[in-house]
Amino acid sequence: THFTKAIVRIPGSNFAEGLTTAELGAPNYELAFQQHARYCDALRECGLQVTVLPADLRYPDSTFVEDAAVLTAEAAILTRPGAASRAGEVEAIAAEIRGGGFPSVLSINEPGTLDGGDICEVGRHFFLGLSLRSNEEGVQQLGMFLEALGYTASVVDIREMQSILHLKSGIAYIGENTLVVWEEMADLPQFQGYELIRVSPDEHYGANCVRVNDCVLVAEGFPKLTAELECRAFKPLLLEMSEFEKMDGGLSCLSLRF
Ligand code: CIR
Repeated sequence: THFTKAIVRIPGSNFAEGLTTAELGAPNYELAFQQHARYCDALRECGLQVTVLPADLRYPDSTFVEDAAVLTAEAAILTRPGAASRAGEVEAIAAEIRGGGFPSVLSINEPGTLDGGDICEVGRHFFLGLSLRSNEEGVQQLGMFLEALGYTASVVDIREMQSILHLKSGIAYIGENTLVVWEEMADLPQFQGYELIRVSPDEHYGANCVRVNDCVLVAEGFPKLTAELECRAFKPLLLEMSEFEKMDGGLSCLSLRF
């Protein structure tokens, strides 16, 4: 897929009040702001026109815009985030998405819940993560939308897995039929038939990488993964993500790409 645009939201000064399970200490706001600015520049270097939304102090997690929508060429689907404190983020970004030129805009409805971080696009197929945030109704609604749009979808249940917030915390599709995936998940039947780059536990956070046109955005600090990507002729673009990691956020969550 060739992307031309991205939507991001600047982290708010109350970013540290967001949800987190990481025991890495409180994020430094100034540094988060700088890392975010560098992330936006990286998207521009990959050829994207970036819409930068202002910080929204009502929602400390709102810099993680990916969770509020699932975007395809045929439709945008507004989600219904599983965490109560994040529910209002969808309305806050809906106007931007409605103005994005999508042929249609659909919504996940009650009692469904769904976070965009659980949804992994793999060409004409989607992996739908069933997680503590995205429930069966939410995943089922999205699956029906996607099938009506001509995609196929399969569910990956991560509810019993330890220390994984969203499906895309543990897998990324980087094109060329290649999945980056946590070692512990690599043998799932859903992932057979793909080239797998297995990520060991000491590099788990790195698995949330993002293919953007010619480059793969990867968090700094995961030498085995980076070397493996280079070895397979991908072009890793390394980004400091320390302050977002403290809030359980990865590279993919910081933007909506389309
Ligand atoms: C949360 O717990 O919802 C945020 N602190 C982090 C969300 C990260 N989003 C993502 O992985 N897609």
